Amino acid sequence: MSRYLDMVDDPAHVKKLTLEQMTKLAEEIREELIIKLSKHGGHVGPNLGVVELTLALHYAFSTPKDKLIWDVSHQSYVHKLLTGRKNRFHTIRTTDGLNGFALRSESEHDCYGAGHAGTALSAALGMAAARDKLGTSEHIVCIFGDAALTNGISFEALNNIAHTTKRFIGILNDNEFSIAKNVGAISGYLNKLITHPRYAQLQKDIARWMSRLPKGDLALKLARKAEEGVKGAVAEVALEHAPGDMPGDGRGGYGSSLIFEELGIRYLGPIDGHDLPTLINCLEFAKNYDRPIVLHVLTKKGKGFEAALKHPEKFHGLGPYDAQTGDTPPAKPGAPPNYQDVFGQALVRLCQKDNSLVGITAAMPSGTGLKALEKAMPDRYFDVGIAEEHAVIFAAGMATMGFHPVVAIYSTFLQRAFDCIVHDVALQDLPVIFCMDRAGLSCNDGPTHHGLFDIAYLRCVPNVIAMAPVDEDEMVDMMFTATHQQHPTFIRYPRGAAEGVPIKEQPRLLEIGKAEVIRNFAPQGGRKVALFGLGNLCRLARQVAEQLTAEGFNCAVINPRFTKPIDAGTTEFFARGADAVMTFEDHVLMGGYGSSVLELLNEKGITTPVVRIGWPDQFIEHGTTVDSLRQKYGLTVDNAVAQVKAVLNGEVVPVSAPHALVGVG
Ligand SMILES: Cc1ncc(C[n+]2csc(CCOP(=O)(O)OP(=O)(O)O)c2C)c(N)n1
Repeated sequence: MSRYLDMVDDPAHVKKLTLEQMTKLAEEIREELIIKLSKHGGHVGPNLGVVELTLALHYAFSTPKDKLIWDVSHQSYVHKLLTGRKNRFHTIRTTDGLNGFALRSESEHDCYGAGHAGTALSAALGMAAARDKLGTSEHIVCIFGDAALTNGISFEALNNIAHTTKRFIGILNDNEFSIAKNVGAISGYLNKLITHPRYAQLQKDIARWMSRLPKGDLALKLARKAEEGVKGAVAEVALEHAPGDMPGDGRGGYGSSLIFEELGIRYLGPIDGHDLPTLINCLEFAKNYDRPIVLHVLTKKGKGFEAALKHPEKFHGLGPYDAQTGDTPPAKPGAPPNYQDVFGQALVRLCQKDNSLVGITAAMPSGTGLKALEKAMPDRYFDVGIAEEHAVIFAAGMATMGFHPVVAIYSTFLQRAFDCIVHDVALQDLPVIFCMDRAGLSCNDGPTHHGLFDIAYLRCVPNVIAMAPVDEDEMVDMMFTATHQQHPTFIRYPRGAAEGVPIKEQPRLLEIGKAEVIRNFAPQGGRKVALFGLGNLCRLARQVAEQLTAEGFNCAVINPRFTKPIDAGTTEFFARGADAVMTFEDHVLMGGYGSSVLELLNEKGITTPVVRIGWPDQFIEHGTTVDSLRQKYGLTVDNAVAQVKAVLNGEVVPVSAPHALVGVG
């Protein structure tokens, strides 16, 4: 039997469906998500939660004219299915396939790209302001999660909405989860709203009104009723405390006014986010409303898939799984651990010996590995919500009081806190330790998540010590070393599996700014190449050295360890002795480690040619594997060997040539 999903390939088709047909379509979409995503993984839970909401949005609004702006946009898969990308859906997050987030270049229905949290309200408000100026009539609809609402930018936008426009529709998609359970006062506040008996009544009232009112202008009448109902509820809520609620709980119990109403934004909800008719009617109301409005929609992360409902954190985003059971393949015996897990366990051991250490995460306890600390020493663990700027300044505050905070934030998300690093941590020279996971490629997530800029954005900041380990044992040495510093210290390490080396019982204190010479030049041999392999790319440097040696070159391999300060003495020594220098880094070439080597050689008047291997000056797309992207951009033994030979032959290789990752200084 053919499915409605097979017939729906455009939002216009959704509008032609009856409620029953849409309900059936919702089921088919869930099945499609569960089965298609099982092969490569993805954001399963968040998307299963927004099936009805997305259908209702496309029923009530007309993209691309109307604008749907998704916060983070990891929950836009259903939107992709309904906007002409159904036949390519199985390619999502794979090489040359659909991106896992909204992408302007992918579809005219994706009006705004994202991947980082908290941007949607500001972007949507900008669009609304532009629309008002242009005098056009499109609807601007912003869909943001309860955890995105804990982000500072979201509040900066909320503060600005009522002053900027009269027409703005926000959809607060509240599933009570961030990746892990949402934390903080905002989540407590939302919980108060959704559990209040008056709001439970509202849901029933809406259903009753819908069944009684005649067709035609049903939506409008319903909406008016709903608005009155909310007004009444708000007034009553404002006057009373719920039974058992503490008026003095710091938030005034239920006596507090609704945040949105206080900000000049009409609040409507909570609304059952799986009830299609209610959703559609509320959206129709919002559409015709002449003030900014937020609909508070309650959804269930993972709805329709037992395993995802049971394990919401795991199913927020995951790799391949069994579509029946939700089981994920067991780790291969003897497989190396992930960097994040080594980090988490090492931090627990360090915290056990050093009372000044605390761990801080911005809503990423599992992804960063800090969950181990939460479990072992909960009083030394802080989850501050999706609030990277706050996390960094919070750490700065603790550091002024004698603590040694360890801030674990992915390289890409730390970008947001750059000013806090400069103004709060580095300028005051505070001993905050930053552990940056996902430094390098986050391959299937793509450009929003690749951590390819941190060396560049940290190199220019005074007082900073920055390092990159070649393996997990050295990462623990670096963590240990960082705990002995009285300056801001940064450690970058890649996503996923480490090298599988044993970890020493007692970590080693490293000398700051000192590189490790892995292999010196042989006393005899051909032309000399000095290869500086930073972090995880040291392995590539070694492979290149092997290949060159086999071809008669005389190679030295150096593990730089530090990107700031770089080891000037060792770098100068090898550069003077070599016919060519090569640098390798999992980072953009522009301003990265290789650039720092070039600057040093220039200062010293050393003219040895430098071949830099790294990522070109362009945003790198997503891909199925790291290897596929390295292959495409030439981060390979063959390309590196060819480039250094060309340079030794006196050829000039263009810097940042498309799809080549070699620059010659
Ligand atoms: C700046 C930033 N920090 C962290 C993340 C990682 N992250 C992706 S989704 C997510 C949780 C989002 O929760 P919510 O907004 O409630 O949406 P839901 O997944 O529950 O639908 C987090 C923390 C991110 N994308 N951006």
